[in-house]
Amino acid sequence: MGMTIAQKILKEHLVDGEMVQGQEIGLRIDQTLTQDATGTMAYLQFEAMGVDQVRTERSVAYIDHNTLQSGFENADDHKYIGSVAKKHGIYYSKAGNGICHQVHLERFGAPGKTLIGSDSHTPTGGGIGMLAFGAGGLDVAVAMGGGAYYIPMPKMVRVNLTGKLSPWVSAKDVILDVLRQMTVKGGVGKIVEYAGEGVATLSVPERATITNMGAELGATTSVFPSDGETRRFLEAQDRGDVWVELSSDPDAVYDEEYTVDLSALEPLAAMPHMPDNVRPVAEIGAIKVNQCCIGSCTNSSYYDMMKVASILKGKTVHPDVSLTISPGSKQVFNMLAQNGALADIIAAGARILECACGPCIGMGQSPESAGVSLRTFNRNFEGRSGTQDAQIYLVSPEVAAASALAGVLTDPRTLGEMPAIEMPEHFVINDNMIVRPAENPAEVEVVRGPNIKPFPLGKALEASYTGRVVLKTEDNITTDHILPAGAKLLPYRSNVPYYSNYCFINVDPEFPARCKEQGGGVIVGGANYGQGSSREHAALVPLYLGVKAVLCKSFARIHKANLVNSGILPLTFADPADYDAINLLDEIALPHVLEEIKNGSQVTVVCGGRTFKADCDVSDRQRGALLAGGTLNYAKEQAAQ
Ligand code: MIC
Ligand code: SF4
Repeated sequence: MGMTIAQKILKEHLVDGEMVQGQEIGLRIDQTLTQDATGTMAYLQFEAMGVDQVRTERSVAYIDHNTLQSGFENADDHKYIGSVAKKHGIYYSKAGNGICHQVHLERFGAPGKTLIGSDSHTPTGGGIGMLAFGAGGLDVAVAMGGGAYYIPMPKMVRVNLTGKLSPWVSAKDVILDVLRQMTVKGGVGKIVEYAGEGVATLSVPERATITNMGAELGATTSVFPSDGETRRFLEAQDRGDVWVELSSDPDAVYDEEYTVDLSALEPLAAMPHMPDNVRPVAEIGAIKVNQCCIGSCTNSSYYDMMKVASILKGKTVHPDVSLTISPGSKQVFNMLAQNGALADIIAAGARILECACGPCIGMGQSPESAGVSLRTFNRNFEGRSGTQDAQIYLVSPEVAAASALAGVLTDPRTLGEMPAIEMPEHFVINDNMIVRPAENPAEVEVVRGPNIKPFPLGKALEASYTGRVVLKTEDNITTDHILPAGAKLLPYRSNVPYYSNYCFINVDPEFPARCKEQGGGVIVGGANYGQGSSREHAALVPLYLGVKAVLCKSFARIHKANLVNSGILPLTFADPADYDAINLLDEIALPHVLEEIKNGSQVTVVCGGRTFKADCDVSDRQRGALLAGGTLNYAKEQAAQ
């Protein structure tokens, strides 16, 4: 039987298990990346493992999330990551060099390789035919140490691209259409592959926009074939030597198929507050706009920025609009400066920001109260921008630029002829903001500022558990709900005790105090609990607050893995109707939990006087971790044996 692209790469990297759908498989990981908001924890965990030099082909530590440095905390984190990287064989991309996913695509990614990154948008690498996964920091630490990365063997989905994009319609509209078809839950447990005649019409940055936002489908990852276009991109980056051809076999079998007719697409927008709440721009109409932000790992390539520059050239941003531009990397920024496009952007009245995540994660540029903000980003979860009542729309760079000029949401097709943007034959290559690992690692001292606090460790599972329901939530709870980020809180990613005061703060401000009062407890959730970011803080902080289990209707993949790594039980209702009978502060008991987890049987739950069953759908390896109180404890136990 023929194979899909993903199956081919998986097969080549398989070190544990069998490629049978739903069963856990272990993969050899060629490359890792971290960013600073999750990186400090990942490197603290890597240090705890006692491995001297990384055992991957390439590991890179990026600084791109926390670059405001409004106090000593961010700078301390950078210093720690820079020194730990230097000591252990990791390349270090300094603050200002760009957003991890954009820089990795330009300078390190390679078709056919596996990559895991402590950031949910790591699948951006799928744009050049990598199999790239978002993961928790601990999983990245394990991979750096040469350990396997485990996932449940995913289902295969094919998205057939037919036709060719019309003028003013862009890659963002393709992925928004896929989101409209599949929804934010539709990709869970699946790898999405793009195929069909439309593939060849898309450049690498366009493909990367599409695989990047596969994260919003909840997909395990997304991947494009590696073809002549991929080769051209890599050659233009002086990296043609890493190119290999990759495509699916003609008789490959997919579990699901979708079609996007590129020719029929029109400019789209995801409306507040979910990436799958998609409607045509023309249909939403000319709503007044207060802010437009162009950038983020989704849409900050040279190609995107050149389109924006050509729309802005010789025009002026509307007086009521604030337009921000964050080029994705120093390479992009440099090229815009050299060819004069930056001058056009500046002259039009845009505000130029650093090459970093910036407003995407609420690091500055929060909109005004109830402000309407059009963003080329990938997430519009409520409150993520830093303004709780802001109305965030996700749009293409073309829509954002056209609307910034008009002051109202604008379909760029009204602008007349679309300027033609060519992909460069040669990118400007200057890696002088990437620091190589030390030649004499023993001489490097790891610097730990006062903001670097130890991470919490779980305790071995006891025979039974009794506590209270400390929170009951709805469906689609994101990790931004569990643990907000933004300029005020991101500096405390290395300081779990402090960060814990903000857990669920925008959902239920009493949550941290309640946990402290009750000595922890159980969180009850709806479907797709933990979607969004890979931040393992969304598990580590609840662990610190004493949360023993999350009982919900279903989980997002990365968050579930993070819960297991922390030793928090991920339980799902055997009968979702049991959810309805549970109330906040009900007593909840798991009377036989140890035995049941050990045997792999259903878990008995007694709550509010009723007894029912929950599933703990984990692999044997994960079962070991849950019994030991987390993956690190488990690894130590195993090593001792
Ligand atoms: C995000 O987009 O939410 C982030 C910030 O990049 C996160 C990682 C984090 O929380 O640090 C992600 O997507 O994984
Ligand atoms: Fe950074 Fe935003 Fe991309 Fe996350 S989604 S990596 S915050 S740019």
